[in-house]
Amino acid sequence: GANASTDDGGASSGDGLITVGFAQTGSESGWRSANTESMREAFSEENGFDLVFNAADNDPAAQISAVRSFINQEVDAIVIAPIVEDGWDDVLQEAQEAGIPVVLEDRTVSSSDDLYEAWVGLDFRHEGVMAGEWAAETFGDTPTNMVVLEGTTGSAPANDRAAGFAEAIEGTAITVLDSQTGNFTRADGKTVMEGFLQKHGSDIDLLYAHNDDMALGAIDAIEAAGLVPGEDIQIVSIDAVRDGMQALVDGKINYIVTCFPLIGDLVAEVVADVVAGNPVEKVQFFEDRPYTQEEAAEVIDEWQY
Ligand code: GZL
Ligand code: ZN
Repeated sequence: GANASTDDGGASSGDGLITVGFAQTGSESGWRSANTESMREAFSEENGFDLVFNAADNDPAAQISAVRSFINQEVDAIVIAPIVEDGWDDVLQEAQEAGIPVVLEDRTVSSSDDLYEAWVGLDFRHEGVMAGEWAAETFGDTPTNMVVLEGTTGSAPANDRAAGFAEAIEGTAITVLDSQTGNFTRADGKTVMEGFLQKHGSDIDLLYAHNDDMALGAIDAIEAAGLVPGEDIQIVSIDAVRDGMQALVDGKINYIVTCFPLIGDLVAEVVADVVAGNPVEKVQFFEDRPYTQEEAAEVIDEWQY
């Protein structure tokens, strides 16, 4: 029944549940599917939530509209996995004026952190550094031609994975032949890699893919061109979704840095604390780590995502 203390002016479901509007990026990759599943499980009714879910199909304008609709529905809290870093000031200010707290999960925004309560995510820069450290150790001062499949243009992971990697390979003989976004999708990763191969062919020694889905698409293109992925063209990637880890075990990818997607429980805990008026940490990261082919073979059977 209705809880007398529940403010029935808003969309709060009136039976004590916390109504949460969740603006997800879309369904662009295996990582995203795992993240969405984790969030849906954490924000369940038995955990005390009424989840209003929106996936914005990787369209930043649609995602901002979804957040505006959550404000109009007067939800108790809003969670956002922001597709891109920029353009969030206005709608975050509107949420703040409406008294609706915002929590970021996964990616983050360039807006002032006064405009959101907390960011529960990953250290994308560190992921890029770990990937770049492997490339530097593997290729060192051997002249090496690299191509890059970048994540979604303007997204925090794309920006920071690029920056971290670049820092790690400073002073090496690795040069960037080409770099282009594959929008974190397998299909675009394949198409862009086909273009790289047409332009540079066997001059390419190394591929840095900002996520496994693009690396898997690139593997299709490399094999179609009669080259051997993991040998003719070495590949370093980030995410460590199951399909990526399998390619690592199969020797088609050489090194993968994890990006942990199963963060729903911590996000739900932060949202519950924020709604209860408890203090929360502004930023909480999950620790990531790299995997070699040998290490992946040891864990693939019980891999979580
Ligand atoms: C990173 C996440 C990225 C993944 C991609 O935390 O935002 O978006 O690396 C996903 O696979 O599409
Ligand atoms: Zn480190």
